[in-house]
Amino acid sequence: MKWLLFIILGWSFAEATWGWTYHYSNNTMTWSKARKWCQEHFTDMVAIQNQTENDYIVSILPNRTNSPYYWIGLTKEHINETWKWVGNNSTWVGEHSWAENEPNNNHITEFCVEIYINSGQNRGKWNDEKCAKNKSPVCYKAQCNDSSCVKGSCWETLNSTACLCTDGYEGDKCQTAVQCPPLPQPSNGNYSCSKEGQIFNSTCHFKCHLGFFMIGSSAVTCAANGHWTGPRPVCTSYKQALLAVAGCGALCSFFCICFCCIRHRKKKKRAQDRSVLKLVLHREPEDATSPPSDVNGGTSGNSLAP
Ligand SMILES: [Ca+2]
Repeated sequence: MKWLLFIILGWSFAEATWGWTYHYSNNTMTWSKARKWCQEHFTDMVAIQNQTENDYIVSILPNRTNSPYYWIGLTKEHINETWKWVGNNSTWVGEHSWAENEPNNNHITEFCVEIYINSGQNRGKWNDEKCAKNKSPVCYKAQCNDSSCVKGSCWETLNSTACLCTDGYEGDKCQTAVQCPPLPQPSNGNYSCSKEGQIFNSTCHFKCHLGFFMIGSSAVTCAANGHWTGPRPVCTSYKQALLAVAGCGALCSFFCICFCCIRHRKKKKRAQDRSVLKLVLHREPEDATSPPSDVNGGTSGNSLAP
């Protein structure tokens, strides 16, 4: 059946296996009717995302000497708005897309865009135009559908489709959840997980055996980056914990005694120093009222002077 379709449809079937296909009408119509025609027969009016796509569209559209103008899906509703593609809400316009001196909004309300398919220098260039004018529509048909990407959005361009995966998923169709490293069983305990395979969003709950208690969080979850949200908890026996507490208590007591002894010695030394200082201060005034013995001796020496 597939090969029969291939023979009947020829190159268009082969092209459909890659990405967007492009279509047009030889009839002319207003921009609104052109878009409606595209939506009825294909996906929407053509959205151009880069210069390569623009060049390709120019290459497949007939060069009609009497009417070389085609509506494309670029529009806006107000003069101050940004140009936007109706097919995918993109705002790409490129650096050399517009024809010379365009867009000029010549008729004040030129809010729709046409592409020139002629043989002059403006071939493939764009012009803003009144939406009520009659031109031929250019449409695209998307290959992406709801089942193209399991956990992501389908991105499509000329000859290419790709799935942009949401966080936590990978694969060409975003069909595989990110896997976290396997969790080893904890000593003296066990765990169970909410999903098989320890994958993204899987939560594992830990339990300790009888006589043991848990240190750490009792549950960890596989995050979108492929890492667990926390370390694995540890199961410790009550006996070990009591010994640890007792050991810690003894150690604390030892340090406390040492600290008290040092403090007591320092306090005692400070008290001794204060006593010595007081003694010195009390003795100094008494000594000042009594002349030293060698001064008296000096007075007696004066009698020897002539
Ligand atoms: Ca114009």
